[in-house]
Amino acid sequence: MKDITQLTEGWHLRHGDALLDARVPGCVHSDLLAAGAIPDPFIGLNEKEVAWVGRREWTYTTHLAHDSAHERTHLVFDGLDTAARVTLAGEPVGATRNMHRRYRFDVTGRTGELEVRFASAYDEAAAVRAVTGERPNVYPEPSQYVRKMACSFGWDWGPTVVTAGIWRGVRLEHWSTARVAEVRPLVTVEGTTGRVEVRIDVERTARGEGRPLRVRARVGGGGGGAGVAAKAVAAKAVAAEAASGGGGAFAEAVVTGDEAVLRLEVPDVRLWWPRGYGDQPLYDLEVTLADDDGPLDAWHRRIGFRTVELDRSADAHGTGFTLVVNGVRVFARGVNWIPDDVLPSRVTPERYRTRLAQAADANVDLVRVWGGGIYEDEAFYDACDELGLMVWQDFLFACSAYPEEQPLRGEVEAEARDNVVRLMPHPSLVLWNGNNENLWGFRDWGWEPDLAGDSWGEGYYLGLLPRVVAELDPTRPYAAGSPWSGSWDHHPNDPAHGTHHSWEVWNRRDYAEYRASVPRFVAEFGWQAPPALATLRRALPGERLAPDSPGMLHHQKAEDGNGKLNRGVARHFPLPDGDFDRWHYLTQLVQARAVAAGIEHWRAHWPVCAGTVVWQLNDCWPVSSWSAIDGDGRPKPLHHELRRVYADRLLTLLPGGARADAGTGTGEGAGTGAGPDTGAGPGGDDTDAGCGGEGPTLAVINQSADPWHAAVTLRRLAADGTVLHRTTLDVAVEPRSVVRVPVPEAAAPAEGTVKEFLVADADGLRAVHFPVPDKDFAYVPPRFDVAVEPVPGRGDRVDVVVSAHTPVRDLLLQADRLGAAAAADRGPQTLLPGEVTRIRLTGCGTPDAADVRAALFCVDVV
Ligand code: BMA
Repeated sequence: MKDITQLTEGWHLRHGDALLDARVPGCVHSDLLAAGAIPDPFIGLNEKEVAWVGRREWTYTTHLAHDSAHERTHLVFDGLDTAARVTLAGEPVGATRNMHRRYRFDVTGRTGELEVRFASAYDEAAAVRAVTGERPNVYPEPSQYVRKMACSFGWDWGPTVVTAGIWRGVRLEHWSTARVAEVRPLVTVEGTTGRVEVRIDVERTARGEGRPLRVRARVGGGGGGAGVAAKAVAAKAVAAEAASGGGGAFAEAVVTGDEAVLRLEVPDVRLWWPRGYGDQPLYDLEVTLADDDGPLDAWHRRIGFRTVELDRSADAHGTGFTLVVNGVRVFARGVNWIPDDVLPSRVTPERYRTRLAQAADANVDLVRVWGGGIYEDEAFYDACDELGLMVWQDFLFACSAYPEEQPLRGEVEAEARDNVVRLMPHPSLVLWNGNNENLWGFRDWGWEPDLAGDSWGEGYYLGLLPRVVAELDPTRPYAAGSPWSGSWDHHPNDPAHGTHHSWEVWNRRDYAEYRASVPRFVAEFGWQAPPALATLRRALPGERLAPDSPGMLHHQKAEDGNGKLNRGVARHFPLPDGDFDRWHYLTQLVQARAVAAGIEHWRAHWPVCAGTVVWQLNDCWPVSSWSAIDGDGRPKPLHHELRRVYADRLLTLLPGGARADAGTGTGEGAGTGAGPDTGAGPGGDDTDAGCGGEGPTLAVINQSADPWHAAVTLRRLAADGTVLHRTTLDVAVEPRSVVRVPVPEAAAPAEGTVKEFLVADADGLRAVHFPVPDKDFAYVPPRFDVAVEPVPGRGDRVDVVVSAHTPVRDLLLQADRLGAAAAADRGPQTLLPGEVTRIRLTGCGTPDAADVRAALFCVDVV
C-alpha cells in the first residue's frame, strides 16, 4: 500500500547568516514575523517597512532522510509560491513557476538536504516580460507575467505583500506497482437516479506494467440507506462486476492499461440543494486499487448529486443568465470572495468555516471566488458543500492583459487541468468562469489600441479554458468572463446581456441610481465603508482617528476612496465635521443602505434579473473597503442588512419615478478610474411594467417554495410618527416569485414632501420610504430609552432593550465599542413611537446602560 510521509517538520528559512525556524505550510512573511525580523504589515504604516521582503530570493531547507522499501518515491508539493528551484543533496529535482499548481517530482532513492530556493516574484515577472513583451494592467504591478495570486501585488482593497514560500502541504509518497494518479467523478441525475461516472487514471512502475489490477469505485453514505445499486462498465478491462449492499455499492474492473471508467447508479437518490432549497446530502466516493498481493492505493471524496445548467437564452429583454439547479431556476444571492488573508497560507479550515458560516448567516447562497485570488483550499469547498453555498469559481485572471505565449501558456493549461480535476468532485461548484473584467478591459480601458495585435488572454477565455472544462468536467457550465455579454456582438458589460458589473454608481453617483436599470445578472457592485472601530484601534494603535489621519489613509487603497465615501454620505446627510464616530456610523450606514437599495430593486425584478453578487464579502487585512465583514472578521452593518435583503421573504418600497430599463449604459472602469465611461449601452425593453406611475411601488418578494399571503399594512406618517393614513393590502405571492403593486395614492407621501414618510409591515418584516434625502427631511429629535436585561441562565448574553418615543431611524448598536469580542444580532432598524426592540448582545458580560447608550447610533439630523 502507498505510504505517505508528511514533510511539514524540520524546515528552516535562510535569513542572512541565520537559519530561522520555518513553518510549512507557510510563507516567508510569517516566518520573519515569528522570528521578530519584521513588523506586522497589517499594523499602521508597516506595509512599507516590509516591501523589501518581496524583492529578494529566499531559501527553505530541510533534511530528507526517509528510506523506503517501495519502488518509487515522489516528492509532492501542493503549492509553491512561486518561482522555485528544488534541489536534493545539491542535485536538481525540478523547477516551478506557478503558485496555483501541484508539483510531483520523482526522488526515488535520494536523500540529503532538500532545498527550495524561491526567486523574487518581481524578478520572475521581469524575466517573463522580457520574453513576451509588455501588456496593460489596471495596476502598476507585474501580476500578469507570473502565475501567482494577483492581489499579492496590492489591490484597491489590499496591501502589496509579495509572498514566497511553501504555502501548501508537502509530502513524500512511496509506492510500488501502481498508484491512483487522477480520479474524475462525473455526476449526473436522471429522473430519480443519480449516476456517477468515475474516470480513473493509473500510473505504473516498470514492474507494474501490464499487470492486471483491480480498480474499484464504491459509493455510500448520503443518508440513502442500503438502497444503492451499482453497475460497472470498464474500459480496457479484462473483467467487470458490480454489487450492492451494506449501505453502499461498488463497481470493479480489472485493468491492464492505465485507465478505467466505472459507472455507479444510485436509485432514489437524495439531491444536493443550495441552502434554502433543500438539504445537502453528501455521499462518499471511494476508489481503491489493488493487485493479487493486496491494496496499492486509495482515494476518497464526498460528492453530491444535483444538476446545474446556466440558461443563457435570448428573450424579450436581451440575453439571460440564470442558474438552474435540479431544474429550479434560482435568483442567486451572492457575494464575491477574495483571499481571506493576504498571507493565504494562514487561513485554516476553521477560519474558512467561520467566514463561510457568516456568509450563510447573511442568507447568502452563492460565493464567487474572484479571479485575482487563488483556487482555494479543499476546506473552503468542503464547507460550501456542507453549508449549501453554490460556488462560482473564476479562473485566475483579473484586471490585466495576459500574454498567451510560452512559458505562460503551458502554465495556464497545466494549472487549469490541475484545478478542474481537484475541485470537480464538489457539488457546491456550479460554474467555471474565465476571468475578471479582462474582456471589458480590452474593449474599454484602452488596451485594444495599446496591444496593437499582441495576445492578451482572449485565447484562454474563449479557447483554451472552455476546451479544458468541456474535456475534463463536461457536466458544468462555463462562462468566458465576468462581465461578459456572451459574444462580441454586444458590449462586454451590456446590462441587457449576460453578466454585468455595476461600478458607475459607487464611483460617481448616488446609490438611488442602482434603480435606473435591470441588468440580467449583477456579478459585481458594492459600496465602501471603514471597518469596525475595534478593528481600526487594533490596526492603528495610538492614532487619533480621523477620516484622513495617516493610518486611515494608508488603510484605504481605492482611488479617491475617501472622496467617494464622503460624497456618498453628503448626498444624504450633512457631512460630520471633526466627529469621527458619526462619520464612521454614517459611512457604514450608507454602505448598508446602498447595497440594500441595489439588491431590493434587482430582486424585485426577478426573473429578468437573476442574481446579485455583492462586492465583497471579506477582507484580507484591516482596511476601508467594500466588504461586509472586515479584516478582523467583524461584521459591518452591511452584513446584517444582507441577512434582511437576502432572506426568502422581502418587503420593499421602491421609490416612484425610477424607470427600470435593461441596458442603460455599460458602467466604467475597475473602480480604479482605469477606463472612460462608454455609456454605450444599447437600451432595452421596459422591464418595470408593474410601476409605471410616479408614486412608490410595493414589491413583495417570495423566494421560498411556499406561497406567501402577505397582509401588508401601509402607514403614511408625519415626521413625529403620527399616523396620517393606514391601509392594508392583501398580496398573494406564488413560490419563487415577486408581486409589485403601486402604493395607493392616499397612502403615499406627496412627492418631495419633507414632512411625511411611508412604512410597510407584514409578518415581522418592514420597509420604509422617505421621499427626500435625510438632510432635507424634517426629522424630530430622536428620543428613546435604553435598558440592559440579562438573559436568564446565560451570563454571556444580555438584551439591549430600546423603547422609542419618536421615530428612530436606522438605530444601530456598534457592539465592538463594548468589547473587542462583543457582537449584536441585528443591524440598522427603524422604530416608530411606542415600539420596543430587543438587541441580543454577546461577548461583553453585562455592560452599563450608559456605555450601551454611547454605542448606539441613529439618524440624528435636526
Ligand atoms: C472590480 C473587482 C476588483 C475591485 C473592485 C472594486 O473591478 O473585480 O478588481 O477590487 O471592482 O474596485
